[in-house]
Amino acid sequence: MGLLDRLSGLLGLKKKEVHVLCLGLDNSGKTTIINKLKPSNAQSQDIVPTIGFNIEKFKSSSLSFTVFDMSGQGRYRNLWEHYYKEGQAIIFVIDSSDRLRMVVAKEELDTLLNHPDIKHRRIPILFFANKMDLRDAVTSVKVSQLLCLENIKDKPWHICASDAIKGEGLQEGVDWLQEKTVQSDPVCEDMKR
Ligand SMILES: Nc1nc2c(ncn2[C@@H]2O[C@H](COP(=O)(O)OP(=O)(O)O)[C@@H](O)[C@H]2O)c(=O)[nH]1
Ligand SMILES: [Mg+2]
Repeated sequence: MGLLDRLSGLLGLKKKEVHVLCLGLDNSGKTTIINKLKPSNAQSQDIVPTIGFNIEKFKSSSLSFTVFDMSGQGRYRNLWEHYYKEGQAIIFVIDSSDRLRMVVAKEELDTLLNHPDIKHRRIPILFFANKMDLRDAVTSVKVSQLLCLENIKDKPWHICASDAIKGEGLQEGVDWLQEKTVQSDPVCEDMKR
Protein backbone atom coordinates (compact mmCIF):
# COMPACT_ATOMS: atom_id res chain seq x y z
CA MET A 1 0.00 0.00 0.00
CA GLY A 2 1.40 3.40 -0.95
CA LEU A 3 1.77 6.24 1.51
CA LEU A 4 -1.04 8.07 -0.14
CA ASP A 5 -3.36 5.08 0.16
CA ARG A 6 -2.65 4.90 3.87
CA LEU A 7 -3.49 8.56 4.24
CA SER A 8 -6.62 8.44 2.13
CA GLY A 9 -7.68 5.18 3.79
CA LEU A 10 -8.03 6.89 7.11
CA LEU A 11 -9.32 10.14 5.77
CA GLY A 12 -11.71 8.07 3.69
CA LEU A 13 -13.78 7.67 6.85
CA LYS A 14 -15.63 10.60 5.49
CA LYS A 15 -17.22 10.79 2.12
CA LYS A 16 -16.05 14.26 1.29
CA GLU A 17 -12.80 14.92 -0.46
CA VAL A 18 -9.87 16.24 1.59
CA HIS A 19 -7.80 18.96 -0.05
CA VAL A 20 -4.12 19.14 0.76
CA LEU A 21 -2.10 22.16 -0.33
CA CYS A 22 1.55 21.42 -1.05
CA LEU A 23 3.46 24.70 -1.02
CA GLY A 24 7.00 26.03 -0.93
CA LEU A 25 9.56 27.79 -3.06
CA ASP A 26 10.32 26.42 -6.50
CA ASN A 27 12.99 23.69 -6.48
CA SER A 28 12.29 22.75 -2.84
CA GLY A 29 11.13 19.25 -3.82
CA LYS A 30 7.33 19.46 -3.88
CA THR A 31 6.84 17.56 -7.13
CA THR A 32 9.32 14.88 -6.04
CA ILE A 33 7.53 14.43 -2.70
CA ILE A 34 4.08 14.28 -4.25
CA ASN A 35 5.30 11.75 -6.81
CA LYS A 36 6.62 9.56 -4.00
CA LEU A 37 3.26 9.76 -2.26
CA LYS A 38 1.42 8.55 -5.31
CA PRO A 39 0.78 4.84 -5.60
CA SER A 40 2.82 3.20 -8.35
CA ASN A 41 -0.18 2.89 -10.67
CA ALA A 42 0.09 6.64 -11.19
CA GLN A 43 -3.01 8.68 -11.36
CA SER A 44 -4.22 11.42 -13.54
CA GLN A 45 -2.09 14.45 -13.07
CA ASP A 46 -2.88 17.78 -14.56
CA ILE A 47 -0.06 20.19 -15.01
CA VAL A 48 -1.51 23.46 -16.06
CA PRO A 49 1.19 25.77 -17.31
CA THR A 50 -0.40 29.15 -17.74
CA ILE A 51 1.95 32.01 -18.49
CA GLY A 52 4.65 31.64 -15.84
CA PHE A 53 2.35 29.90 -13.42
CA ASN A 54 2.32 26.18 -12.68
CA ILE A 55 -0.25 24.38 -10.69
CA GLU A 56 -0.39 20.62 -10.30
CA LYS A 57 -3.56 18.93 -9.18
CA PHE A 58 -4.14 15.26 -8.70
CA LYS A 59 -6.63 13.08 -6.95
CA SER A 60 -6.62 9.70 -5.31
CA SER A 61 -9.83 8.31 -3.82
CA SER A 62 -10.78 10.86 -1.18
CA LEU A 63 -7.64 12.99 -1.37
CA SER A 64 -7.04 15.88 -3.63
CA PHE A 65 -3.72 17.67 -3.88
CA THR A 66 -3.01 21.15 -5.15
CA VAL A 67 0.67 21.93 -5.55
CA PHE A 68 2.24 25.24 -6.44
CA ASP A 69 5.45 27.23 -6.20
CA MET A 70 5.15 30.25 -3.97
CA SER A 71 7.90 32.45 -5.27
CA GLY A 72 9.12 34.12 -8.41
CA GLN A 73 5.68 34.88 -9.70
CA GLY A 74 4.35 37.57 -7.40
CA ARG A 75 1.98 38.85 -10.02
CA TYR A 76 0.23 35.46 -10.10
CA ARG A 77 -0.24 35.41 -6.36
CA ASN A 78 -3.96 36.14 -6.53
CA LEU A 79 -4.39 33.08 -8.78
CA TRP A 80 -2.98 30.62 -6.28
CA GLU A 81 -4.38 32.33 -3.19
CA HIS A 82 -7.74 31.34 -4.57
CA TYR A 83 -6.93 27.72 -3.53
CA TYR A 84 -6.30 28.56 0.14
CA LYS A 85 -9.99 28.36 1.03
CA GLU A 86 -10.37 24.75 -0.02
CA GLY A 87 -7.16 23.55 1.68
CA GLN A 88 -7.76 21.40 4.79
CA ALA A 89 -4.12 20.54 5.41
CA ILE A 90 -0.84 22.11 4.29
CA ILE A 91 2.47 20.49 3.39
CA PHE A 92 5.16 23.19 3.28
CA VAL A 93 8.43 22.06 1.71
CA ILE A 94 11.82 23.68 2.38
CA ASP A 95 15.12 23.04 0.63
CA SER A 96 17.32 22.63 3.73
CA SER A 97 20.48 23.14 1.66
CA ASP A 98 19.42 26.53 0.30
CA ARG A 99 20.48 28.87 3.10
CA LEU A 100 20.34 31.87 0.78
CA ARG A 101 16.65 31.47 0.03
CA MET A 102 15.61 30.39 3.53
CA VAL A 103 14.69 34.01 4.22
CA VAL A 104 12.45 34.06 1.14
CA ALA A 105 10.82 30.83 2.33
CA LYS A 106 10.18 32.49 5.70
CA GLU A 107 8.62 35.53 4.03
CA GLU A 108 6.32 33.32 1.97
CA LEU A 109 5.39 31.30 5.05
CA ASP A 110 4.60 34.47 7.03
CA THR A 111 2.48 35.82 4.19
CA LEU A 112 0.63 32.50 4.04
CA LEU A 113 0.02 32.43 7.81
CA ASN A 114 -1.35 35.97 7.72
CA HIS A 115 -3.67 35.39 4.82
CA PRO A 116 -7.34 35.87 5.81
CA ASP A 117 -8.27 32.42 4.47
CA ILE A 118 -5.61 30.72 6.64
CA LYS A 119 -5.06 32.97 9.64
CA HIS A 120 -8.07 32.03 11.74
CA ARG A 121 -8.23 28.32 10.93
CA ARG A 122 -6.64 25.49 12.91
CA ILE A 123 -5.34 23.96 9.73
CA PRO A 124 -2.50 21.45 10.31
CA ILE A 125 0.84 22.29 8.69
CA LEU A 126 3.46 19.66 7.98
CA PHE A 127 6.93 20.99 7.18
CA PHE A 128 9.39 18.88 5.25
CA ALA A 129 12.99 20.00 5.83
CA ASN A 130 13.88 18.39 2.53
CA LYS A 131 17.17 17.52 0.78
CA MET A 132 18.70 16.30 4.04
CA ASP A 133 21.07 14.13 2.03
CA LEU A 134 22.93 17.17 0.70
CA ARG A 135 26.20 18.19 2.33
CA ASP A 136 25.06 21.81 2.77
CA ALA A 137 21.77 20.87 4.43
CA VAL A 138 21.09 22.33 7.86
CA THR A 139 19.25 20.22 10.46
CA SER A 140 15.48 20.28 10.79
CA VAL A 141 15.94 21.99 14.18
CA LYS A 142 17.91 24.76 12.46
CA VAL A 143 15.28 25.07 9.70
CA SER A 144 12.62 25.35 12.34
CA GLN A 145 14.63 28.14 14.05
CA LEU A 146 15.28 29.99 10.80
CA LEU A 147 11.56 29.93 9.98
CA CYS A 148 10.61 30.82 13.61
CA LEU A 149 8.17 27.93 13.73
CA GLU A 150 7.84 28.18 17.52
CA ASN A 151 5.82 31.35 16.88
CA ILE A 152 3.01 29.32 15.34
CA LYS A 153 0.73 28.92 18.33
CA ASP A 154 -2.71 28.56 16.82
CA LYS A 155 -2.19 25.68 14.39
CA PRO A 156 -0.86 22.17 14.86
CA TRP A 157 2.48 21.88 13.08
CA HIS A 158 5.27 19.37 12.76
CA ILE A 159 8.62 19.33 11.00
CA CYS A 160 10.26 16.25 9.48
CA ALA A 161 13.66 15.92 7.91
CA SER A 162 13.28 14.31 4.51
CA ASP A 163 15.13 13.01 1.52
CA ALA A 164 12.45 12.97 -1.15
CA ILE A 165 14.60 11.11 -3.65
CA LYS A 166 15.04 8.13 -1.36
CA GLY A 167 11.62 8.70 0.18
CA GLU A 168 13.08 9.01 3.68
CA GLY A 169 11.08 10.89 6.30
CA LEU A 170 7.91 11.04 4.22
CA GLN A 171 6.17 8.25 6.11
CA GLU A 172 6.61 9.96 9.48
CA GLY A 173 5.22 13.19 8.05
CA VAL A 174 2.22 11.58 6.42
CA ASP A 175 1.40 9.67 9.61
CA TRP A 176 1.41 12.90 11.61
CA LEU A 177 -0.70 14.76 9.05
CA GLN A 178 -3.18 11.93 8.87
CA GLU A 179 -3.69 12.01 12.61
CA LYS A 180 -4.05 15.80 12.76
CA THR A 181 -6.34 16.10 9.77
CA VAL A 182 -8.69 13.53 11.25
CA GLN A 183 -8.56 15.21 14.68
CA SER A 184 -9.17 18.70 13.39
CA ASP A 185 -12.09 17.74 11.21
CA PRO A 186 -15.41 17.49 13.08
CA VAL A 187 -17.02 15.68 10.12
CA CYS A 188 -14.63 12.78 10.67
CA GLU A 189 -15.50 12.62 14.35
CA ASP A 190 -19.16 12.40 13.44
CA MET A 191 -18.52 9.55 11.06
CA LYS A 192 -16.71 7.59 13.77
CA ARG A 193 -19.69 7.62 16.12
N1 LIG B 1 19.45 15.70 -3.25
C1 LIG B 1 18.13 15.87 -3.23
N2 LIG B 1 17.52 16.40 -4.31
C2 LIG B 1 16.18 16.54 -4.27
C3 LIG B 1 15.40 16.16 -3.14
N3 LIG B 1 14.10 16.44 -3.42
C4 LIG B 1 14.08 16.97 -4.65
N4 LIG B 1 15.31 17.02 -5.19
C5 LIG B 1 15.72 17.55 -6.50
O1 LIG B 1 15.50 18.96 -6.49
C6 LIG B 1 15.05 19.40 -7.77
C7 LIG B 1 13.71 20.12 -7.63
O2 LIG B 1 12.72 19.19 -7.22
P1 LIG B 1 11.18 19.40 -7.57
O3 LIG B 1 10.44 18.28 -6.93
O4 LIG B 1 11.01 19.60 -9.02
O5 LIG B 1 10.91 20.78 -6.81
P2 LIG B 1 9.61 21.73 -6.88
O6 LIG B 1 9.97 22.86 -7.76
O7 LIG B 1 9.41 22.17 -5.46
O8 LIG B 1 8.46 20.91 -7.38
C8 LIG B 1 14.98 18.16 -8.65
O9 LIG B 1 16.17 18.07 -9.38
C9 LIG B 1 14.87 17.02 -7.65
O10 LIG B 1 15.39 15.81 -8.13
C10 LIG B 1 16.10 15.59 -2.01
O11 LIG B 1 15.53 15.25 -0.96
N5 LIG B 1 17.45 15.48 -2.12
MG1 LIG C 1 7.17 21.30 -9.01
